[in-house]
Amino acid sequence: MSDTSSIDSIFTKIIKREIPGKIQYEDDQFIVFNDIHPQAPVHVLIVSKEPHESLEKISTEDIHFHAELLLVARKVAKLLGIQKSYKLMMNVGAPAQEVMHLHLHLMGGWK
Ligand code: DGP
Repeated sequence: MSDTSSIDSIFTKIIKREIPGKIQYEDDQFIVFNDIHPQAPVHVLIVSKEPHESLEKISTEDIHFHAELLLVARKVAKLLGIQKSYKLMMNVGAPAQEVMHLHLHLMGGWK
């Protein structure tokens, strides 16, 4: 089982529409919105709606989660028209990870 201990992050507030975010995609499991400090012409964050702190809190047996995260990344890359070339990046744990709410960076759109 994955650890779903409750966290209240800035991303939870975006999920609950308590603070604004430029939402690009949403389904039952993930929400995708623009990064506030973009490192690429297209830079979105694929955020788990379940408040997992980081990848290390997801059970290795939870194959569905790992697979669905990558499938959503592919889907959103296509949605944003960057499917030919993009970069996926994930910070795991402090100090690398700033926001302790599992998310995958999707970047692209370079000419
Ligand atoms: P990291 O946890 O280090 O993988 O990066 C967190 C990212 O989240 C960072 O690139 C900036 C972004 N970010 C932080 N606060 C907000 C926010 O309030 N809104 C949005 N859209 N992005 C945020």
